[in-house]
Amino acid sequence: MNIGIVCYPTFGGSGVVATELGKALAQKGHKVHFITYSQPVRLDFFNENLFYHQVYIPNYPLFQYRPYELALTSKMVNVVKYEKLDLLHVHYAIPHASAAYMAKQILKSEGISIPVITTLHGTDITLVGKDPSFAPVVTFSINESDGVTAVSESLRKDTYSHFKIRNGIEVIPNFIDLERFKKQKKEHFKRAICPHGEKLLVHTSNFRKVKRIEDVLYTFSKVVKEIPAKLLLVGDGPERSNLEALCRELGTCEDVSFIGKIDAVEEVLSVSDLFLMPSEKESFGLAALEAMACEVPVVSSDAGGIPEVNVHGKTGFISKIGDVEDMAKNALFVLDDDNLPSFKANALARAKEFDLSQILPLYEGYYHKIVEKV
Ligand code: GMT
Repeated sequence: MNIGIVCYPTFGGSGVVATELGKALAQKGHKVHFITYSQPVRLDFFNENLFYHQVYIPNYPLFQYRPYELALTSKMVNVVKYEKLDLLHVHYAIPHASAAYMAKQILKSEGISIPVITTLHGTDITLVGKDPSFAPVVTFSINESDGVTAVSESLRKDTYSHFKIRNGIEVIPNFIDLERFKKQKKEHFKRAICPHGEKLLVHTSNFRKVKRIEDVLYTFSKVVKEIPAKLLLVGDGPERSNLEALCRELGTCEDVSFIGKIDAVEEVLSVSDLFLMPSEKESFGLAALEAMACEVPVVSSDAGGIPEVNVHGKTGFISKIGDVEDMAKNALFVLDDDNLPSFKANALARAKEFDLSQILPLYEGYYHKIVEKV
């Protein structure tokens, strides 16, 4: 097939999923055209089936806000027409689904039909999307999409409860590339961070409020009172300075390292003993799945789709959002030397259920179904 993928090109989960999906489709022989405002971060190599079309937004003194959605729409029209696309697959509803709707109408007026599939990722529904500033457009563009997928059952339910949706929504869970995300031998790295054999806890995110990273720190401060441990915080974002201040308040600075954004997160995960994900909202929790693929158990909240990934009592534990007492108790249980090996093995076994090779055919099957329908 000749497929157009529209996504955010940055480090966020939805952009990563869209880029990895496009790469995998290209490897299977499909032609994939990415349409974004900058080169997707994980698309930095040559493949004869991968193409990139940059959206330029001309500036004009009148524009206080540059009309990205219109430039994106025009680019979609252009790429569909001249690259003869069979399908447009847009990731994250805002503003990609409504831009795709407009592109479809323009193309229709020229006698060209293009099926549009929208994949919902999380905050486009549970946070930003349901804000009254966007809700009518999100509702309309989901209803007007030829196909809609959600990355978890929980997100599917949330979509039906937040908006008046007439369309069916197919759940196609996120996936993991087990070739990349696997435990690597990095003992020297572990010895440098944990010189006295401390247990290593880790959290990775975009440091937004919705991730409740303060709960990572509260949980860790309880754990470190009981056993020697260190905490690595990977990523960066708006909450960083508040978290640094909280670390000082809790007196845990010595044992906590903020290591910033890093590309090779699998190297950090390879030496970690436990992943903490106390999020307020999380449609899926791709970061937890990445940890599990590297044999790292997960102690998490019960937000959104996390329980569809992290199996309570097997791959880690699930607590009510904000219950740091329970998270610390669970962390100590998992980190116990008698328990850790089985949690690690279960985490890997569970991650294998989300292997790219299992999920890719679900997308291909769905593409064919929608193309035949339109
Ligand atoms: O919250 C993030 O980490 C970024 C956000 C995004 O849209 O890029 O992630 C969402 O999509 C990911 C990929 O489908 C999911 O794994 C995350 O759970 C989801 N985040 C939220 O729902 C808060």
